[in-house]
Amino acid sequence: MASSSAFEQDRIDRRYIAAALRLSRKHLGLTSTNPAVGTLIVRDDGNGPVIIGRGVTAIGGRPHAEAEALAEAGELARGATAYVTLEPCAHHGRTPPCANALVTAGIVRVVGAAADPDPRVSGKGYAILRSAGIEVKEGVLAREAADQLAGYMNRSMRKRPEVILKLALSADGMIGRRGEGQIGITGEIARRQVHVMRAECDAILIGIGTAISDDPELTVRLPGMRSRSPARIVLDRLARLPATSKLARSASDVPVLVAACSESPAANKAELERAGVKLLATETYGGRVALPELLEDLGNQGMSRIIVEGGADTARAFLDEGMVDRIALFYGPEAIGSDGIAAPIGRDHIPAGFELVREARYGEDSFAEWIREI
Ligand code: AOF
Ligand code: ZN
Repeated sequence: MASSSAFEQDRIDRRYIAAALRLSRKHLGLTSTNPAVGTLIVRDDGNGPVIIGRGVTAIGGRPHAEAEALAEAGELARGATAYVTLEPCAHHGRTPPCANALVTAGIVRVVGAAADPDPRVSGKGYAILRSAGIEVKEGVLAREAADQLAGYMNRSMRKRPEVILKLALSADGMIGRRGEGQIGITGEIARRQVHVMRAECDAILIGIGTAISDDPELTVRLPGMRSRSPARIVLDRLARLPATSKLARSASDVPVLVAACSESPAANKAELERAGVKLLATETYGGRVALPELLEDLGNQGMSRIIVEGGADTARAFLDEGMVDRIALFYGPEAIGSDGIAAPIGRDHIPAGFELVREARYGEDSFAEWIREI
């Protein structure tokens, strides 16, 4: 029956787009300024679909995913279907257009997830395919693709990186205990998950208060992923970050950027620069680093995804400015009580416009994530 086979085809299409999204995730955080795209070339010779080519946008952004997948498929691509998580490009950039490569390779059907907002590509990639007689189905798992490509979408449409606010909360919604530095709220499995999240970002950002009180390293310390530590950014209007801090001392291994204003003491700045810290000259208002301007600057530097890891004042500043695009909350099992520092946000008061996209458990801890529609 036509309708049941159309239903079956939809199911297969969603399955392969989901697989292409999972595949592309392995390069999330490694392809800026390009998005991490996934492509699968799938062929069905009557015995069911078989994957004959896989591609992910290469580290650094090129070659594009389609080129890699077509190279693996070779001549078998003739007559096959391509599953792409983003509309194939239509422009002659540093690589030839992927839409043309799909046509030349003899692909007969393309299933796409997200549309590309890049004006050089938007609508044009799909149009090239259609005018060559290729059957095109757009928008399969579009929401899942928009979630994963949110960094790229933010840079394209808001001209700044996606800001991910991550907090670890106690069962009663506290993020620490007054007068104490870093305290254990979540367990080891959740902490490892945070390291995966860091690896998928271009930078980790904290406020100077947290930098001084916790002296964190902010690196990815998972086996096999140590080389994936992103840049570390400190909001530090007066350039107070000690040159003896773990951050400053490791600046030659993993970049450290300090957002300081022009009035900050020259001696502090000089000392940080000697340690290899990069200073970002930032505007301030109301005694705070101007976040929209800073984010625009970071976007111009090619950053697509930034994870904000504390403390409470920094989190509140991003929330107050409407500069948070994703909220990721880890909840530990224990309460802290009356000497706790209340989190600026909690699962029961997520701002309007955010949608729950993920819930999970990591050992004894629970996790939930919300994103804001672009
Ligand atoms: C694709 N497949 O894997 C990716 C695409 O600077 P260029 O020439 O590499 O082009 C960058 C643009 O290519 C980028 O803005 C986005 O539109 C697209 N990214 N396209 O067909 C891919 N990463
Ligand atoms: Zn391309």
